Amino acid sequence: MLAAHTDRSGATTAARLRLAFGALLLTLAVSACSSSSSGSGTASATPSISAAASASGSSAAASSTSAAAQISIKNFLFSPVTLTVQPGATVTVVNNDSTAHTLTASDKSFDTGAIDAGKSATFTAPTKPGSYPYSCSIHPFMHGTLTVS
Ligand SMILES: [Cu+2]
Repeated sequence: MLAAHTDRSGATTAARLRLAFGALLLTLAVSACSSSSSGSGTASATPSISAAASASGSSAAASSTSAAAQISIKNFLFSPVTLTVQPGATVTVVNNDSTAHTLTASDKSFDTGAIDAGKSATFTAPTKPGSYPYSCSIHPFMHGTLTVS
């Protein structure tokens, strides 16, 4: 949309900018890689932001009652963060993360024990209806709630 007489120099400038931008992206990518390898603490800070977003944004959809109850773990998050199951249901927990997690009831009524990265485990839901908060015993900041009804 610039005047025709600036086309040639404009195109050259644009190409230079693109090169510079590409180099900047490359630098960012490299520094992102190096910083993530320096500690998982840094890596978990970002997901917890998206955690809050997805938890509040899709909490209605995330709550579900299903015969095949399943909770997955990824990026230090339980998904769905709230799950309703029938009394005594078998709940499968799939660890899609790169580190081991547990799913441990706050009142210890159920506990998967450590689930290695890429593995899964099952636990039996309580038979007494109620709301059962749980967390990961390795990462206590990871929380979820199992509802039995
Ligand atoms: Cu954990």
